[in-house]
Amino acid sequence: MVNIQWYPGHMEKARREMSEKMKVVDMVIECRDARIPLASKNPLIDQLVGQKPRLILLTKTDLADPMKTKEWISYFNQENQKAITVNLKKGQGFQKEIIVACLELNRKRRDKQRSRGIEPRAIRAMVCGIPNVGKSTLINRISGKNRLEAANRPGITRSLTWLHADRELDLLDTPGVLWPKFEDQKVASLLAVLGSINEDILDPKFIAMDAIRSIQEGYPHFFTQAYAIQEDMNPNQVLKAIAEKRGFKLEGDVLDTKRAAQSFIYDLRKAKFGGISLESVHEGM
Ligand SMILES: Nc1nc2c(ncn2[C@@H]2O[C@H](COP(=O)(O)OP(=O)(O)OP(=O)(O)O)[C@@H](O)[C@H]2O)c(=O)[nH]1
Ligand SMILES: [Mg+2]
Repeated sequence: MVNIQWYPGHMEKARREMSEKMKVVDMVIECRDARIPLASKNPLIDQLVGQKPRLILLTKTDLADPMKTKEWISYFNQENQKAITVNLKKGQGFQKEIIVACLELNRKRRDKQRSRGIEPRAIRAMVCGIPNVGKSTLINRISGKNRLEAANRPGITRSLTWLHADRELDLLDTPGVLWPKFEDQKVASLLAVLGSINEDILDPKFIAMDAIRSIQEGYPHFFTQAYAIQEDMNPNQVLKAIAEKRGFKLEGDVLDTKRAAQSFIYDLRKAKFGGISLESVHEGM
């Protein structure tokens, strides 16, 4: 059993800076991965946000299961909180929806200002979320400029940066932040398998097996369809069967299950076998 923890110094520093900046922001845009909307919820963010309005963005919907994403959206849409899905790969079609949602969440406060004869300034929103969820990409897309560095690795953004994204909206990019201790290691391995934890500290077999278990719960026929392997195998047997199918062998004809795990994780992240979500709404009830 491997214990995954990843809370490097730069995250603690970012958390402190974000807490400081909360005083000057009007709202928070919390990015979560549509494939793991519960595991990608950072508990630190609740403390940080307090009573300020919050917009939840489910990112990477192009890689998720559309039916499950729909269920998650109605689950998250609550008073003083709104949820929207975005496919940032597509680049268009969501900017306006996000701006309108931000305006709506700040409407009462801004109307009050107007009634006192004050013209409200642009809304200041802090964009936060776990590493690699798409925060910088989102801000680049809304502002229409590629000013922020974004890449498919966790821990790219290291400082807080304001960008005037729209006439009505200023966005603050923040570094991806996790939390000091994963109480539930299943959460840690879901974050790991989708690329939000530093790869150097991970055992691919361990995280692949956890993901296989989650997929088997939500999609009983997945492995038969994707790899043409027998149903009702345990995760270790699934890895062996993938190694066998793919011809991944070590010296002496031993099956290379580590390579099978790496190949499975790679395909899963790219949604090679179609969009799938690793968590379902009933888990959040
Ligand atoms: N397929 C897909 N890829 C996305 C989407 N959003 C972001 N990405 C990709 O996810 C990777 C991470 O994006 P970033 O914008 O760097 O993520 P971040 O949250 O700023 O990451 P950190 O700065 O490390 O915390 C990039 O390769 C993006 O192209 C999406 O909606 N769909
Ligand atoms: Mg970033």
